Amino acid sequence: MASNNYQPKPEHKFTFGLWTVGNRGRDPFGDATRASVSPVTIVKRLSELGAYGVNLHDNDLVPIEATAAERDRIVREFKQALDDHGMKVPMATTNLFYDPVFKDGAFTSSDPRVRLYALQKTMRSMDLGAELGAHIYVFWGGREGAEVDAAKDPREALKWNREAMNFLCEYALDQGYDYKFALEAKPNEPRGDIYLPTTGAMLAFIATLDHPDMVGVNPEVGHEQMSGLNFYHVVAQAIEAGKLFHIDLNDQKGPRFDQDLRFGSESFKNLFFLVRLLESAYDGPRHFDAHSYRSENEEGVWEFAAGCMRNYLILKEKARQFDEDREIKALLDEIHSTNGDHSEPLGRYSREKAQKLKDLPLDRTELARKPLP
Ligand SMILES: [Mn+2]
Repeated sequence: MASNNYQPKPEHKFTFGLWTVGNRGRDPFGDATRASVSPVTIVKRLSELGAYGVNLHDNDLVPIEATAAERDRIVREFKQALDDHGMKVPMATTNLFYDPVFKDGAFTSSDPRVRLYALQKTMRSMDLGAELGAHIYVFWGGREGAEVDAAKDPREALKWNREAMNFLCEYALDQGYDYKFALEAKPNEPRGDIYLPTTGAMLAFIATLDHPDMVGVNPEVGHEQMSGLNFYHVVAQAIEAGKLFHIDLNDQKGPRFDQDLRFGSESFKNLFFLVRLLESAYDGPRHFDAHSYRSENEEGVWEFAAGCMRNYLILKEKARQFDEDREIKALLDEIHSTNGDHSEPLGRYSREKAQKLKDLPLDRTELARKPLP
């Protein structure tokens, strides 16, 4: 029965950030509306819901002021919880945005000492991620931007950012960590403008790095929609470039502040095509960076998490129905058909082929007449 298909299982590779279900409902105008939930409880509750794993920033697990002994105890207890519940940590990342030290950026801070601190913090966080078994390392540079363009040359900022990424790729290789880096774009918030604001900009940046093969993207539904972009197209380009290393699933009501709404609560059609694409061409974790509404209590948080996974599975089922529908198949065949024998792929250039193409009798009036069904 279709309804059984909506039960999440570890094989679906659903993951949540500790910061998502652990979100206490704070926003720029209001304080927390819920108590904090411990990482150990999050692991237990998500495993009961059928999730595959959890992802984390360094400070989601280990407070920034923790001593070495405290860190080791926290990590030990967390690893025990992962083992007890069969949960994985596929992705780790660094919090380079919360502490006041990052007020003018991390890798792109105007202060060289802050840039060094950001590298130091990231290397330690990469050590933590590797210890927890993560193979994907995400970079979201929330503070890498500006409100005041007079203060910083964006070309300099790009160079500092590139230098940092090159250094960290070498660090991963030197340590023997099996990391793929995934860069996450966002156009603004918390900065007035964030550098490298879209996944397309990230793809161009990656091509300029020393180890472009190690680096891909982590597109987020809401972040691209904040720029008014078609998320399905964004992800399709990343997949076609072999660069979809991770994905952040949530939802958003168009270009405005970052809402991190429940996956599939708004953009049904766009996310239908997204899920259909992911199911055919992506086998990594389906990570939800969605934050339950601040009106929810703790029980509501788990219902929200279950709802994200259920919505994904409903869209997956719809995609299967779409692909198996005979009427849709017939329409697609009609759209892609030609009357003549000119449907062979163009292939590589040759002088002979160019001449043949120039001589081909293509009647534009007749071509324009063919309707789409
Ligand atoms: Mn977001």
